[in-house]
Amino acid sequence: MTTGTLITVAPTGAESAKAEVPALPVTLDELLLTAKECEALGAAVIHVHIRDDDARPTLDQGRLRDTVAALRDSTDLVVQLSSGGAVTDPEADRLAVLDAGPDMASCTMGTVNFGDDVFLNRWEFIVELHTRMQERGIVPEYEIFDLGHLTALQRLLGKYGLPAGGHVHVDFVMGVPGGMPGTTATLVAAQQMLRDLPEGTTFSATGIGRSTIPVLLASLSAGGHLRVGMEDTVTYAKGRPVESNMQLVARAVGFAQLAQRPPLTTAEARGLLGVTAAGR
Ligand code: KMH
Ligand code: ZN
Repeated sequence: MTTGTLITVAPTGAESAKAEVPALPVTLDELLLTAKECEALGAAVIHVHIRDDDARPTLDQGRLRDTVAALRDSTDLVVQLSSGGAVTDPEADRLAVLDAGPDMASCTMGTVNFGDDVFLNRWEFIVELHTRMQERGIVPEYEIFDLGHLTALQRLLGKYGLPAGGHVHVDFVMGVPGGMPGTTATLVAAQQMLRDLPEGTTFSATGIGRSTIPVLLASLSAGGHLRVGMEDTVTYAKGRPVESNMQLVARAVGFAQLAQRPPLTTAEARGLLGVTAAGR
């Protein structure tokens, strides 16, 4: 039985423009304030994309290192850097994200149509990410945008072994135009496929846009964990823009408590995910 709920906040992403979404945290100060407040509310992991001085997505190595260091100074959150970046980011830059020494990094398990774009994740690139993370003690979160990505993960683990920390954790990113839909039926189908992965594999789920709440409720009832944040949704309810990431985390915490699965502490999250100081 799953007891507590792991809550991940994904505060920024690479897709929304600051000009259109003024509440989006894009500077380091904005990110740190968001991180501290979300941690106080019950988030345990932060999934990080950063922006440049013009608020555009960047994988600048110096900024990534400064961000990791500042988050560690100001919070006890598990720091997960995005290796997905933006759809335009080259593979070399995405691999170099690991050089910033995060606790965790995302590892997307296949290519997916992404709105009008393509989010490219070649097999050889996935293998490179996975093995470099193994070598460096960085714990992956396998991002699953479509059901076939779980089959790719089974193949990856079968050929190259378990990730750093020995625990497998996946995140179902549902409702991307081009990926799996954000519905209860799809979440159940994805959960069923976890049977082919190592025993004890855990999952979080997030629904993009209007699938946010259905996916959140489905995940909680299925024993899954939650990812919320302005990377995934900028609308709180019909006609109501999200005011802050804290608003989304507070809502997730409320639902988790109602489900009698209160938020995991950061220490409990480290225990669950197999995060140690090895990646630092
Ligand atoms: N921004 C998307 C193209 C990840 O962070 O690993 C990819 C993404 C996944 O957000
Ligand atoms: Zn991301």
